[in-house]
Amino acid sequence: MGKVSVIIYIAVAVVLLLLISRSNNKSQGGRHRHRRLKLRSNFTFAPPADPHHQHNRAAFDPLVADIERKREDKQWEHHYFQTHHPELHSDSNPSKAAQGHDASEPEWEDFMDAEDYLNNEEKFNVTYRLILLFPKIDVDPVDGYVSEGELTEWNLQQGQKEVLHRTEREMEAHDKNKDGFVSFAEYEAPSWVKSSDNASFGYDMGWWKEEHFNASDADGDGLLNITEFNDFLHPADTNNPRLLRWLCQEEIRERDSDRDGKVNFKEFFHGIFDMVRNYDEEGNHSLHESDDLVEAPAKKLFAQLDKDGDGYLSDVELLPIIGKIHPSERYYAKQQSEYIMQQADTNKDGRLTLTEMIENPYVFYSAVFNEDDDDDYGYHDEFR
Ligand SMILES: *[C@@H]1O[C@H](CO)[C@@H](O)[C@H](O)[C@H]1NC(C)=O
Ligand SMILES: *[C@@H]1O[C@H](CO)[C@@H](O)[C@H](O)[C@H]1NC(C)=O
Ligand SMILES: *[C@@H]1O[C@H](CO)[C@@H](O)[C@H](O)[C@H]1NC(C)=O
Ligand SMILES: *[C@@H]1O[C@H](CO)[C@@H](O)[C@H](O)[C@H]1NC(C)=O
Ligand SMILES: *[C@@H]1O[C@H](CO)[C@@H](O)[C@H](O)[C@H]1NC(C)=O
Ligand SMILES: *[C@@H]1O[C@H](CO)[C@@H](O)[C@H](O)[C@H]1NC(C)=O
Ligand SMILES: [Ca+2]
Ligand SMILES: [Ca+2]
Repeated sequence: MGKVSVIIYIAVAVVLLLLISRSNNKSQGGRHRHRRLKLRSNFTFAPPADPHHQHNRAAFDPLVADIERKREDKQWEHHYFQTHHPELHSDSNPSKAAQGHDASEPEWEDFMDAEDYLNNEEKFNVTYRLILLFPKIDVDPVDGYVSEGELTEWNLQQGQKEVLHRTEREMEAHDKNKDGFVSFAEYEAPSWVKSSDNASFGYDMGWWKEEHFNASDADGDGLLNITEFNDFLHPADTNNPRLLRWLCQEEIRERDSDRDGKVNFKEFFHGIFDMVRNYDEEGNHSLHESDDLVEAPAKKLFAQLDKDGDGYLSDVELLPIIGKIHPSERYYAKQQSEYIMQQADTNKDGRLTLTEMIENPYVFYSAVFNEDDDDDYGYHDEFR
C-alpha cells in the first residue's frame, strides 16, 4: 500500500516536471541551444519516496542556496499555518526566517522573479560568481587548483548548512513551548509516520518513537537541543554511538522479513547487500550478473560481519556497514564532486583551474536546456 502510493507520487512528480520543462520549451524560440538556470527546490509535504534515504542536495553557490531556502521557507510557512492554524490566513504571516541578509540583496516576490534574476547576466554573472567562489574552495592547499577533495569539503559545508537550516525549521514546528528544546511529550510525529504505522510492514516502525528519541538525547537530559534534534532527523550523519546503534536496530526491524529479530543471509542478500555493493562500486552496474557471481562476495561479507558466527547479523554486527546502508552527507558531497570533476576537468589532470570552471559553468549551476529540436531536448539537473 505504502509502496504503491510512493510509486504514484514519483510518477506524478515526473509528469509535472516534464510538463513544466516542455511549456518553458515552447515559449523559448531561437535557433541556438539555450540554457536557463533553474532553481531546484520545490518544497513539498508529500512523503518522500524513502524518508530515510531521502536526500536534497544543496546548491553549489551559497547565493543560489539562499534564494532556494527563502522560497522553501515561504512554502513551508504557508503549509504550516494552513495545517496547524487554519483559523489564521496564511498570507498574513511574514517570513520569520529571513534574518540578517545584505540590504543589497533583492527580496523575492515569487519564484519566477528569482529565476529571472539568475538568468539576467547583468544581475547574476555566473563567471563573476565562480571567480568569487574559487578562492573559498581552493584552500587546502591554496595552489590555484581545486582538487576533488577541496570540492568535496565545499559541497559538504553547503550540504550541512542546508540540513541544519531544515532542522531549524522542523524545530520551530515541534518545539511547542519555544524553549529551544524538543521534549518527547511535546513533539508530534509527522503524518507519514502515523499513516505508515503497521501498514507498511516493518518499515518506519521505530522512527519518532521513544527509543529513537532517547538514543538521540546524547546528554540524557530528556530534551533534544538543535544538535541532538539534527542527529535525530539525520542519524546517518551522527557520531553519537547510541543513535548509530539504534539505526542498526531499525535496519534489522526493516529487513527482518521472517520476524525472528535477526537478519539471516537471505534477508541480508535481498536487501542490505545491494546497497553496500552499490556504495562500493559506484558506476559499476552489472545488474544482470548471475546470482552465483554476486552470492560469493555476499557470503564473504556476511561471514566477516557475523563476528560470533551464529549465522545471523545482530545490530552491533551491522555497525561496520551502517554508513553504507544509510549514506552520509559526506558520501553525497563526494559523489557530487566526482561528477563535477568528470564534467569540468577538461584536460583530465584531476584538478580544476578557474578557467576550467568558467568554461563549464552549467556543471555548477542546474540548468534546463531549451532547444528548437524537441527530440533532442533534455531535462538537465546535475544535482539530483
Ligand atoms: C512547485 O510546487 C507547487 C505545488 O506544490 C506547484 O504549484 C508549482 O508550480 C511548483 N513550481 C515549480 C517551479 O515547480
Ligand atoms: C561578468 O563578469 C566578468 C568578470 O568579472 C566580466 O568580464 C563580464 O563582462 C561580465 N559579464 C556581464 C554580462 O556583465
Ligand atoms: C500496530 O502494531 C502494534 C504491535 O505491533 C499494535 O499494538 C497496534 O495496536 C497496531 N496499531 C494499529 C493501528 O493497528
Ligand atoms: C527513555 O528515557 C526515559 C528517561 O530519560 C525513560 O523513562 C524511558 O523509559 C525511556 N524509554 C525507552 C523506550 O527507552
Ligand atoms: C546540544 O547538546 C550536546 C550534548 O548532548 C552538546 O554537545 C551540544 O553542543 C549542544 N548543542 C548546542 C547548540 O548547544
Ligand atoms: C566492476 O565489477 C567487476 C566485477 O564485479 C570488477 O572486476 C571491476 O573491477 C569493477 N569495476 C570497477 C570500475 O569498479
Ligand atoms: Ca587547492
Ligand atoms: Ca539533550
